[in-house]
Amino acid sequence: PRVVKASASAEQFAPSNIALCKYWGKRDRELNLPINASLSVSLDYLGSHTRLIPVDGQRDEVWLNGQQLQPGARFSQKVSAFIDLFRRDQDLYFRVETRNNIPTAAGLASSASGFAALTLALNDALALDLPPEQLSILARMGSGSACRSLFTGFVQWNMGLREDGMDSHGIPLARTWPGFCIGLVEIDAAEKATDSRSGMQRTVETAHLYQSWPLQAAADLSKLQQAIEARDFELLGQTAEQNALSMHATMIASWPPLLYWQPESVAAMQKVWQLRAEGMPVYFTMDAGPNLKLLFQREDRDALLKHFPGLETVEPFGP
Ligand code: 2P0
Repeated sequence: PRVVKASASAEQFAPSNIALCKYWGKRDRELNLPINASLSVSLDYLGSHTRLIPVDGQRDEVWLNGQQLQPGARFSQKVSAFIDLFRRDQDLYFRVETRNNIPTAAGLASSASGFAALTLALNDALALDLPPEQLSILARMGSGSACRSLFTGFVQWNMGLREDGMDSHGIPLARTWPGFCIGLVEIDAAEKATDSRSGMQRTVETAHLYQSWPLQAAADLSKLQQAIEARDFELLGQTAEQNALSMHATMIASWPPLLYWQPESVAAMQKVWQLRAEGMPVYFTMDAGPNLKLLFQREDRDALLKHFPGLETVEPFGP
C-alpha cells in the first residue's frame, strides 16, 4: 500500500469466522495463497478488538488480552512482520493491543479476526483509505483465513489464478439467513501444539490422501452455494460436516500423524449423530483444534441446550 508518514491512533473490530468449506493447504506460503477456495460465516460480535498507538521506540509492542508479549513470541513476530508490509523502511512503530472475546488459539480462528482487525486499524492509523477487497488481500498475508473476516455473513475466499495473489480475497455472499445458529462447544481452550500453518504444510507434504482434498473442497463449495441460495439447512449441514471430516482425514493420514481431537471431541460428535438419528437437524464442523462448532436452527436451540448445557450460541443473521 501507499505509505503515509503521519500516523495516528486507531481502534477497530473484526469478527471471527467459521469455515463451512475449509482452507487447508497453500500453493504459496509467503503470500498465503490457498490450494482451494473456501467459504465461511462470520461470527457477528465474537472476534477481536485491536487498538494501535504510535510509539517512539524502535520496535512494536504487542499486547494480547491485557498482557504484553515477549518480542520473540510467535504471535508478536507475526504481528511485527505484518506491520512491516505497511511501514516498509520507515521508523513507524506501534503499541498493538488486541483483545479477543473468544478463546485464543483453541481452533476458534482468533488469528483470523486478529489480523483482520489489525488490517482495518492500520488502514485508519495510516490514513490509507483502501477499498475492502484490497484490505482483504492484505489481511490474507497476515493469516489466510483473515481475508474472510473483513466481511460479515457468508463469505467466499476465491483461490485466484494470479501468482501475485491480487485476485485471492474474500467476497461477501449477499445472502441472509435469519435463525441460522452456530454453537461453540468448548472441549479445551489451551493453546494447541501444532498451529494450522505447520499442520497444513505437513499435510500437503506427507499425506497422499491430500490429493483428493481439492476435489472434495470444490464439490462442497458448489453444494454450499446451492444450500445458501435455497436456504436448504440439511444440505448446508451435511456438506459442512463432511467437509470438516474430510479435512481431518487428510491430517490423520500425514506423517507424523496430526490429530487435533480429544476423546471428548469424539464423544460430542457421537452425541450430534445420536440427536440426528432422533430427528434433530444438527451438524458440526471442526477446525485445527479439539472444539466443535454446532450448526443448527433457532427452533431447536432449547432442545439442543439440554444436551449441550452452557453452549455459547451466535446468530450471525439475527433471530
Ligand atoms: C479454515 N483453518 O478455513 C481452516 C480450517 C483451520 C482449519 O484457516 O497459515 O490461521 O495463517 O494462513 O488462516 C486456519 O489457518 O493459517 C484456518 P495461515 P490460518 O478456517
